[in-house]
Amino acid sequence: MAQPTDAQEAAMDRISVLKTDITTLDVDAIVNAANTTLLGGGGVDGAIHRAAGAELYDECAGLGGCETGGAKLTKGYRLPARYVIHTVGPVWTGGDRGERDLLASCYRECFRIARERGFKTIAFPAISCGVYRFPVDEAVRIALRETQEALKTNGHIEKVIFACFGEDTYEAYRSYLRTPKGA
Ligand code: AR6
Repeated sequence: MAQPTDAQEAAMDRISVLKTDITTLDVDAIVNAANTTLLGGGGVDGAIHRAAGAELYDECAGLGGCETGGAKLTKGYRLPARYVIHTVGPVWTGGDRGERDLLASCYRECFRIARERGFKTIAFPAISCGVYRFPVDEAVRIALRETQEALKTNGHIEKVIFACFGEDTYEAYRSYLRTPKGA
C-alpha cells in the first residue's frame, strides 16, 4: 500500500472515521447512497428517508432522478443534518464497466456541492459498499483519495466524517488512516 505524503497527512487531520448511524449526525450535510430514482430504498437510503420524514420524499420526487456518479441536494427536514446530498454509486459488476471512475465521481460531485454551498462539515456513508457490492478496500481507497484531493483546495471544510455501519468498512478506513508515514 502506498504511504501517505505530507499533504495527505495534513488532510487526514480533517478526516474522522466513526462507527455510527449517519442519520444521527449533526453536520451541515450527510450524503445518501441513493439509486437513480432518488425515491428511497433500503440500507442507508431507507434509514435517511425514515429519519427525515415524508417531506424529504416529496422534495426528491421533484428532482427528476439522478444519474450514476451524479449528486443532488435537498434539505434535511427532521434530520439533525441541515442538508442531504444524494449521490448514486455504481453497482459493482466486476470492475470493467467504469465502476471505479463512477464511484470517484460520486465523491467529487458531493465535494463540488459542498464547495458551492460553503459546507464546513460533511458525513459520508460507504457509498456502493452494501447492496451495490463494491469491494470495500477499493471503495475506501477511492473515497480517501478523492477526499484528500478535495481538502487540498477547499479550506472551508473543517471535518469530513466517514460514518461506518459495519465492521468491514470501519476497519478498512481505520487501517488505511493509521498507516504511519514511512512505515
Ligand atoms: N448509517 C451509516 N451507514 C449505513 C447505514 C446508516 N444508517 N445503513 C447502512 N449503512 P447501502 P449501496 C451502510 O446498501 O451499496 C439502497 O436500497 C451499509 O452497511 O445502503 O450504495 C438504495 O436505494 C454499507 O456499508 O448502499 C440503492 O438502491 C453502506 O451504508 C442501493 O441501496 C452502503 O450500503 C444503494 O446501494
